[in-house]
Amino acid sequence: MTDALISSAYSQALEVIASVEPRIAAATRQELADQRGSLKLIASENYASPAVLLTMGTWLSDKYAEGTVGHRFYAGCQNVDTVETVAAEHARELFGAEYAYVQPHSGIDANLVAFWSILAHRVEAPALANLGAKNVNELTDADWETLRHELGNQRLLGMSLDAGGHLTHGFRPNISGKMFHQQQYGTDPETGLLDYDAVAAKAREFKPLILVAGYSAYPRRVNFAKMREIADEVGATLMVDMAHFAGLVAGKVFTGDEDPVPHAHVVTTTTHKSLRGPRGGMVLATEEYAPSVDRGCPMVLGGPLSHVMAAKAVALAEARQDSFRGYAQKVADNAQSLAEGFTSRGARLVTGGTDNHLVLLDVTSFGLTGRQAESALLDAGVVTNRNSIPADPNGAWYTSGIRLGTPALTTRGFGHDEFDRVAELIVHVLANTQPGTTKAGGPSKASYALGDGVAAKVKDASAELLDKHPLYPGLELS
Ligand code: DSN
Repeated sequence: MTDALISSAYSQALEVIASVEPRIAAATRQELADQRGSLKLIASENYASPAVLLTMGTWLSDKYAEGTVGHRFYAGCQNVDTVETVAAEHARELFGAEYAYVQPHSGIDANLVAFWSILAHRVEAPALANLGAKNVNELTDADWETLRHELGNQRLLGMSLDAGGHLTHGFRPNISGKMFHQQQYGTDPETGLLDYDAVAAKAREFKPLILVAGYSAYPRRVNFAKMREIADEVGATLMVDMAHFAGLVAGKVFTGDEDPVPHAHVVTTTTHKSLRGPRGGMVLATEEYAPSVDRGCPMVLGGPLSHVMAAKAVALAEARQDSFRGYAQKVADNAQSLAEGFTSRGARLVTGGTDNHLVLLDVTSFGLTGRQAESALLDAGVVTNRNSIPADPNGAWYTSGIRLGTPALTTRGFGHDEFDRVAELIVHVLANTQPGTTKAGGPSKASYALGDGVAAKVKDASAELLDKHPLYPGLELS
């Protein structure tokens, strides 16, 4: 697509939107300006291509298609069948998966589909077979009650939130913590690294039905072959949530033991993080789990978003191009540059560094909470998110860390020098931020004071970097 075509497509679309609700057109325009003008370091965000974005804005959105390809609860799904088939084919071939389910609307949805498919396969199916029933509707009320009790009392072992796991990996406030009898594994208190012997010991003692691996804020690679050995030893299903690092798997930066697909029974992901697709989720599975994963909609999910499945197909086609491997490698290389930029300036990183796409900066060394650091950085045009660190003294709301990722700015073309400069600017902001006090005069975990002129100076320096690497170059809105 040429720049002129893309510019014209968006300009005209915004005109159509403005004719109905100008505030939405204005907010959409402003979002582009804001994203263009800030350093986006949120590890879970990226910039999808115009082709991916344009694919989402069509009448495919108007179609209901509950069910699976060729087996829908609605008539007239032939084009949605094509869309879903193409997206699943790209996903299978890109990741070398036996089966791909592209309907989940988000990462949480993908994990819910995975949980319920594992429960269906491991708990419901054997119970039905024992009772000689084809499906749950054939059960007596008493047998159904027994089965419901069994489904609701299974064990899940996942990585704790403060060690870098995700809230859907058994965190009590999340539905995963309520659905399962859950326990969590952490990281080594000295090194911050995963201790596979400790995970194995916990698994042997707890005997989970599901062992969850994967993370949202752990700055290191995981050995999924070892996780599978642990799962096999205790009879658990290994589920890997690769939402954060799917792009590094797709781009063959994570291979062998670090590629979850050959080792896990079920792999879940989002499509909009390092994979650089539309907002959405996906489940990959072995043939064994495929029939139960296919029941995701309508068991757990509402009707599939056909326009988003179409955009997933486009993004997955992009990720199969050779250039995506170069991108993925740069994401990892840039994370190294960012980490070195911090450590060389005396900042403390959880685990001392990174070997994936993110770094976790411990801001207590600046005398700040994560919340104070996040707010001060935002004032200076640096968009990050606060994050717990292991054994966080400030809890999950204020936190003691800042999580920073390289996927988005790598898409803009940032390299080693730019990420080193980004680290310098961040250290400058944090070193010039003072924690505030509460109304009663005590130390505040939220208020802060940023030194005079710091925000303006950092914004000017960021603008220099951003101007050299424009977002959606050639896209001009009329
Ligand atoms: N919100 C995503 C993240 O930031 O990691 C995961 O839910």
